[in-house]
Amino acid sequence: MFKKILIANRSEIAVRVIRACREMGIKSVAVYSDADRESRHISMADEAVCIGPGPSKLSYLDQEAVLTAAQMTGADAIHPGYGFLSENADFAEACAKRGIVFIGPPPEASRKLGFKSAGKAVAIAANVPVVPGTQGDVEAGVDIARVAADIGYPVLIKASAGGGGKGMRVVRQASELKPQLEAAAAEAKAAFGDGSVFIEKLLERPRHVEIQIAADKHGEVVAFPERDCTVQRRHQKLVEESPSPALTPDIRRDMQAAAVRLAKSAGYQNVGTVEFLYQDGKFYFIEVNARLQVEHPVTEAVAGVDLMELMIRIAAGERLPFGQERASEIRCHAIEHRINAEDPDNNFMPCPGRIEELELPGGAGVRVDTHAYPGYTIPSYYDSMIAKLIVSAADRPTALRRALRALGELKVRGVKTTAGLHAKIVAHPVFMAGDFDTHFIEKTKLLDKEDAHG
Ligand code: MV4
Repeated sequence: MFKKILIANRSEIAVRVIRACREMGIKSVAVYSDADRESRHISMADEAVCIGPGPSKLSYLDQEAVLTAAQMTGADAIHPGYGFLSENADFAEACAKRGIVFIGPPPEASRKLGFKSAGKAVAIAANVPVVPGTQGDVEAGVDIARVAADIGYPVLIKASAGGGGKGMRVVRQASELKPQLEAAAAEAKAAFGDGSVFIEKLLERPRHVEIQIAADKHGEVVAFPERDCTVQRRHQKLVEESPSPALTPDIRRDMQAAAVRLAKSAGYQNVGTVEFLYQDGKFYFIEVNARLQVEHPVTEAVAGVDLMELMIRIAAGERLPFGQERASEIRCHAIEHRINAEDPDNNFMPCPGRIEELELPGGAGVRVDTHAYPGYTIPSYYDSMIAKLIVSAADRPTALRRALRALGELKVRGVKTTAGLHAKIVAHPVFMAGDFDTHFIEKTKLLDKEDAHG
């Protein structure tokens, strides 16, 4: 097992890694930017190294600075968390070159799956259902009008590189196809340095359902119960829950089997997530997230596993400690709320600044993952998530009541947060009924200063 892990990240996920290290008897090294001198991951780690100024490009994304810190402190592995360098295959390779273990998938696997059209090709080869559309990227010189007509309108143009909905365009009629294709390609080129796009049939009312997998270095792969991340705003997830209120045991089993086939076919190792869209009883692969995600605690609660410990053990070469039957067990219902320092009544404007007072919820079935504390100043350089509230209970109605209770206990003074919005979501009849799609937030009047239009 590793003796010392450097955490190439900040915020609640750095705290999460440090806690796992301590429980496993592994020393931890925090890295931090000048803007994060007061952050909790620094005081919690065994050692801390400043790696640069506030802007991420000059610190958390500076591969040389991170690798030098690891060598200076004698760390034998690097945990990348999520975001930053977590899905950077070049960084994983650079770690290996210096004899440091990258705690994540091998670079070849993330390269194969990082490009969405390539990931889709892997899925097709593994007999995993995908949304009907072009086989690979739209090539110069093809008759796109014919291609789109064959798929059938409405269609969706997607960028092959990157994510977050950038370069995505809905096209409902042939006359819009060419200009939208050009706009999508230009947007993708500007955002990701790559203008490749592909075309799919548009699903009008999908849910976002994803399968957590774990794959050891000995060829074993297991799939856990799904997470439903349908409640999003502008491609930012707000609420994640497990199990999905929409899935049947048969669909769940098929989705898990599909995720395992895909992981095996790609030679995937370590933990990861296979994302699907789900509509009208059918699921379609969309992409793989080659990292441990923000919403992993939902699965930790439902499956009764420590995914952070598991990923460290897998990286150290250990075998999966259980098989598919154990991984499939559903022990409770869990819901996560992402609490952001943002003003929902002002277009979700980020609210950096000093947290004057902070009271965190607790009690049975309540977990809070945060780096915040009373007096902590949220820097303006990074994302605005300040805490994750995860509740678990025997069934969904009980979990919803517990979520409302816990959200009520949360008190943040000094900055605006999304906590009140979460209470409105949980109490909304459509959310309570579990019958919603990806348009729920935009179609539902939850905010004070907006008109419902659905
Ligand atoms: C789609 C779709 C409808 N049809 N693909 C959004 C981000 C990317 N990960 C996939 N996305 C979508 N792909 C087809 N063929 C609708 C979305 C989508 C969406 C998906 C999941 C959660 C929220 C969403 C919000 C808008 C659009």
